Order: sequence, then C-alpha cells, then structure tokens
Amino acid sequence: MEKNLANSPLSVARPQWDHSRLVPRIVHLGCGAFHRAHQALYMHHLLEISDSDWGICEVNLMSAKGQQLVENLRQQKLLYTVAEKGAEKTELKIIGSVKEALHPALDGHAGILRALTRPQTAIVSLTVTEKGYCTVAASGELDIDHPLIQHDLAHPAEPQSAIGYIVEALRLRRQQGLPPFTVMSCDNMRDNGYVARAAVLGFARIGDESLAEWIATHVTFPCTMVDRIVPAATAETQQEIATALGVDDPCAIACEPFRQWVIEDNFVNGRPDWDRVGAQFVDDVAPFELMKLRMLNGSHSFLAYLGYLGGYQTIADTIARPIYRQAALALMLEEQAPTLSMPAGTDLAAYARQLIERFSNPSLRHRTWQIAMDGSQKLPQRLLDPLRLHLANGTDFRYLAMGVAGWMRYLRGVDQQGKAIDIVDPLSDRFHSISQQYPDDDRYIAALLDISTIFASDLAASQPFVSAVKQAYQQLIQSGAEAAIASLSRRAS
Ligand code: NAI
Ligand code: CS2
Repeated sequence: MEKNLANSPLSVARPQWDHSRLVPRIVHLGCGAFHRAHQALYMHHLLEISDSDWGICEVNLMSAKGQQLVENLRQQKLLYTVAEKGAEKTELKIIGSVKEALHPALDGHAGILRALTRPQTAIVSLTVTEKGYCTVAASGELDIDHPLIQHDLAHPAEPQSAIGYIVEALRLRRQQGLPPFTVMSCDNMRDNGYVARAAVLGFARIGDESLAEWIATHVTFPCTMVDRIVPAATAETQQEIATALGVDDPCAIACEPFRQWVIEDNFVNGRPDWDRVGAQFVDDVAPFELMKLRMLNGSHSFLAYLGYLGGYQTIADTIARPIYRQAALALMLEEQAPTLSMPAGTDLAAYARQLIERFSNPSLRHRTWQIAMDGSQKLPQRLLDPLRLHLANGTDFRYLAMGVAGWMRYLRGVDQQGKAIDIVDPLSDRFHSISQQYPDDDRYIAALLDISTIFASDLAASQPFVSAVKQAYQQLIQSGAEAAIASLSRRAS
C-alpha cells in the first residue's frame, strides 16, 4: 500500500478520538484551501476538547482539482495537514473533523442530494467564492441569467450550482417532512447570510412560490465574518510540509497562525459550540464583517493590484516597501476606518497595525495575482461601498480611487514591464473586449464604469468619483504604481 498520512509514522500526532463517533451533521460546499484551514479546523479543535459528534461531509462541486482533492482525502482516511506558519515558527496539525468527502463526478448528483437530505444534516455551510452565489455583485440579488442558474432551473434534479443544490435539497426535505437546515455562508461578502438567502429564495421563487415561503419561514441564513489568510497551496509549500511531516500530503494547506470567526447565532437545527474554541457568537455580525471587508480585504485588493503592477509577487514583498506600507495604513485609517461604526472598545488603529504585521508575514508567500482574481466580485464590498460614503459626506477618498484605478490598469492585461497579465475573473472576456475596443484611456474607464453589475448606476454619474479615478489612472500610466502611490501621501501633507 502506498505510504500516506493515515498509514505512516508522522512527526505529529494523529487525532486521538474514535472517528466512528462523527456524524456528518454539516455538509460543506466548497472544500477549498480556506475551509480546510478554518471551519474544519475549528471543528477539529472542538472534537479535541469535547465529546461532540459533529463531523463534516465535504463536497466539491467544481473542477478536476476539486475531484482530485476528494479522491486524495478518501485515500488518506479523510485526514489532512494544516501548517500554521508564523514569521518564525510553523505548527503542524492533523485535522480529523471530516467524516466524508463527495464530488458529483464520483458520487453523482444523487449522492450529493442524498447527503443534503439526510435527517441528521443540520447545517449546510459554504465557501464557494463570491461568484459561487450567482448573484449580481453590486446588489447581492440572484442573477437569473447566470448560465448555472439557467441550467439548474431547467434540470433541478441535476444541479450544477451551490444554490441549485440547496434549493432542491430543501424541496425534498419539505416533501419528506424532514426538518430544514441552516445555510451558513463563510464567504467574503457583506451581509453574506442575506446574499445566500436572496439567492436561495430568488431561485426557489421562480419555480415554486410556496417552497420559497416555506424556506423563508423555516430556514435561517446566519451572517458570518471569517478571517484567516490561507494562500493557495503551491508545490513549494507541499514539499515543505512533507519534509516536516515525514510523508506527502496532497491535501495539506499552509496558513497564518491568526484566525477569527464571528457568527450570528441563528441556527434552526442546532450547532456545535465553536465558541469553546475561539469563535464568537453575536446578535449582529455586520460591524465585524464591514471592518474586515474594508480594512483587511480592501487593503489586500489595493496592495494586490498596485503591488502586482509595481512588480511584486507577494503581499509580503509589496508591504516590505515603505511606500506601500504607508499607503495601506493610510487607506485603512484615513478612508476605511471612518466609514465604520464599531461596538465600544474596538481599537481600529490597533487592528490596522495588526493587519500590517499579518501582511508582512514572510512565510506565507500570498501572491498578489491570487488576490487580484475575481475583482468584479470583490470591488463593491471592499472599495466601492466605503467610497460611496465619502462621496455622500464630501470627504477624501484618494486611496480608494487609486485602488479602483489600479484594478482598471491591471485589467489592461499588460504590466509595467510590458508582460502579459493572466486575468482571472468571470467577466474577463468582457474586460478584454473593452480594453481592445477603447485604446483611449478616458473612454476605457467610462466603459468599465458602465458595468452596472459592479458599479450600479450611481458611480458613473458622479463627477468627483469619475475624475478622481481618471486622475489616479493617469498617474499610474505616467509614473508607475509606486510613484503614483507616493504622490498620494505628498498630496496629504
Ligand atoms: P479555493 O479556490 O481553494 O476554493 C474555492 C472552492 O469553491 C473550491 O472548492 C471550488 O470548487 C469552489 N467553487 C468555485 N467556484 C464555484 C462555483 N461557481 N460554485 C460552487 N463552488 C465553487 O479558494 P479558498 O481560498 O478556499 O477561498 C474560497 C472563499 O473563501 C473565498 O472566495 C472567500 O470568499 C473565502 N475566504 C477565503 C480566505 C482565504 O484566505 N483563502 C479567507 C477568508 C474567506
Ligand atoms: C483575500 C482574502 O483572496 C483574497 O481576495 O483578500 O482571501 C483574504 O486572504 C482573507 O479574506 C483573509 O481572511
């Protein structure tokens, strides 16, 4: 038998509890890098200190990569490694909270629907990326024209989208008289529970108004704020982990030591006591969610576009440059923090300093290119919402405008050294044709601002916004990213 994590001597202990005690009460859609290092790890720590029987049924709906991961997990008895990499030391953990792993190519649609309709399934959680909800980024409403949604409406018993699976499963549960489950989004969207709810109800309503009513009454969609920097695995990190562990683990994932999880306590069918292992249950997640999306993710996107253009491959390399570090701090403290209203006692200056330290972690090698992905889905909550508040208040937003201009400059598809940029985004074809059609920068900017699924209709009509973005864009063209950013702080003094 091939040596693997389950059958070989390891440098760290495998979980000590009896795996057979686990019941797959959670079905998780989107077993990617983040979930493995976050929700599954919280569950693991809870199993370590309690006799909880909550286990996770992992489901990947997409891609050959997702299927490979499921096959690899099965081969190593559903165990995998998380490497928590601090600036100085790394801690390895063998995670034992997964009870089952499924993929439609291996188990069929029916296999996944069976897992979703087991009586004991109490929570369906998601990390399917922002685009996985098939919603309009600017409004959070279901995009009825989305190809996956169109497919699932025509073939409800063979869904392709996460939303199609959830609605079909709820329909079957209702029909069979089974209790509903909680739908818990753990994706980086503002009001992520409301977005999941709008997508599920929007879909259900098209086919069956009474089902939509049943869902609205019986299913809850708690909002969550999730935080842990988990870069995509690379051959290099896999090798490092294999060397430290003593055996290859193709499911291993590296992340930072920091983790945070704030959850709205609104579950219809029970939940694990994740608060015993560091999560926080609250009545209102919104302030925490907005703080994280604007201060962390907003500056992440700013650094990703402008760092990439400046020739920096990782966030740590970018933030090592004083100009970028100061700009990220100024963006957080001068333009994002003032848009937040936090519970008493929250120290946003300390939060910002901690973020700079986390971004500086040299062991993570979090690629600017990775964060730059899917900007059409990320910009509204990270940069555009706070920008609207500045426009309404007449306050300064030059760093936010530079972030938007950086994204536009990035979408030209050629970096400052003339090298092609691999743009990954659901709208990449549209971006490419806009760039080809409008060599003139002002018209190019206007055409991008016309994409209402990103900008709604107000921003293109705002003269202060349009001229700030055009000015920032021109600075990027004339002097490059680093000098353009430096000029922002000179303007401040
Ligand atoms: P990943 O690429 O490793 O995993 C993405 C997962 O989503 C995969 O399982 C993939 O099959 C699935 N997926 C992608 N498109 C889908 C679609 N249209 N429908 C259904 N499933 C789809 O990415 P990762 O790092 O796990 O991040 C996923 C999401 O988690 C992020 O987009 C973000 O919202 C959230 N997150 C990520 C953090 C990170 O540092 N990686 C931290 C905090 C939140
Ligand atoms: C990043 C996030 O990829 C991205 O867009 O900004 O995944 C970020 O690493 C996490 O939200 C940190 O919690």
